[in-house]
Amino acid sequence: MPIFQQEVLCPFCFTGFPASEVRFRCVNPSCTGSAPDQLFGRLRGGGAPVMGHVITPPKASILRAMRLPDVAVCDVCQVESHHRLCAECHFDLPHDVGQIDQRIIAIIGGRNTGKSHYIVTLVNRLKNEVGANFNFSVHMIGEDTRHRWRDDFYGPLYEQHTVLQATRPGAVDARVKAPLIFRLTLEGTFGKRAINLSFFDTAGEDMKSVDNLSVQARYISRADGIIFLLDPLQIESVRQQLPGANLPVADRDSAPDEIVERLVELFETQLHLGQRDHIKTPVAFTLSKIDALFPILDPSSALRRAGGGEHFGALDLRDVNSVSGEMRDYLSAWMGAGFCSVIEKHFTAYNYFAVSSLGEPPGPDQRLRTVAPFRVEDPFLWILHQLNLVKATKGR
Ligand SMILES: Nc1nc2c(ncn2[C@@H]2O[C@H](COP(=O)(O)OP(=O)(O)OP(=O)(O)O)[C@@H](O)[C@H]2O)c(=O)[nH]1
Ligand SMILES: [Mg+2]
Ligand SMILES: [Zn+2]
Ligand SMILES: [Zn+2]
Repeated sequence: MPIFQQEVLCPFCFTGFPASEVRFRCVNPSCTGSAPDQLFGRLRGGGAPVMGHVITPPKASILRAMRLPDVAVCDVCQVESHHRLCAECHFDLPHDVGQIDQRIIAIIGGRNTGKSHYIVTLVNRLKNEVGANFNFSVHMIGEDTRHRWRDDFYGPLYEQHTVLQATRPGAVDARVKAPLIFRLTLEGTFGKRAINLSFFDTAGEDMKSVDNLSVQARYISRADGIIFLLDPLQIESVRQQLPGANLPVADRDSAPDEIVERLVELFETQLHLGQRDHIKTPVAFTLSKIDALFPILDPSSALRRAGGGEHFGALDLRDVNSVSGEMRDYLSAWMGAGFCSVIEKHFTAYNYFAVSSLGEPPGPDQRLRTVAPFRVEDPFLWILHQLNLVKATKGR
């Protein structure tokens, strides 16, 4: 192998492999080489689907092999293909893999905490208002992402004005194991910079046990940043203060304290952390559905500040810190100091946030009058700041 051969990191199975090992998929509809693809089926579960022929490019000259090849000729039908695949799992690689920085962001939390609604409103804010404030542009990479975005996220919420369906567990719907990939272009002091963001929308169902997490959500311990949604409507003392009619059914498996413990255990087993080791991945512990809590929040709450959560080209750290301190106090009051101590003991880079994706609870027929997200970008911008991708200011 040449000394400086480029490495490729698969955004699906996270295997790193040398550029010369990349495979291609023949997409010529009249090619006769289609066959069951064992490797493709293995990580997704559900057998070996019949797929286009997998082309193994001939070993190129040493010089050429240092770069990622961008085309290969099918050895069955002799037609060229540009569809690169991961050598290990045959995932269709983003067309610019290896040329662009890649960051993995996992959105996790128990069943019904609001993860899917969060992803769609966050991405929509990034494409519009936040994008304008930060000189970002966001676009989707690959047909998979485009289809899922339209069919499962944007279409139902913004076009049909209905709430989204529960995300199906990875074992039932293999698509949820694959990320939604977005290209974020940032216009910084030093010119343009692009990164690919892989968003994983975990099914809350998969968060019910550590074993399940390790199989269905392996990406969590590989993520560069985690947005951990906590459902305040599953905290017993909050439930007692709110009118029962608007509350979802109590679900012990989604209780924030249990899920945080499972997350710690997952990191400890997957990264082989010892008792004293800390988890260094930035984690934004984020209360969702904050609109439902307005009746019980203090009148002086930072969350009531007009224009709060608006960041103009830099993360407003004073605002972020005051929300974090306040949420920490609320969480301790609602669940006991033990909850935050577990977090403080195990994580080195964390902050508390509060967001509302919808701005108000959905109507009884599951329809939405408006979609008015509130502070959804705060945790995301904070993670980008932790990754040195956006600046912060000490406040206005
Ligand atoms: N009040 C309020 N309710 C919300 C908000 N976001 C989501 N919800 C409610 O929470 C329910 C679950 O939201 P989802 O985004 O589907 O939750 P999820 O975490 O993706 O759930 P799973 O896919 O089952 O893991 C929705 O059907 C809404 O009723 C919000 O911002 N405010
Ligand atoms: Mg979901
Ligand atoms: Zn792979
Ligand atoms: Zn072919």
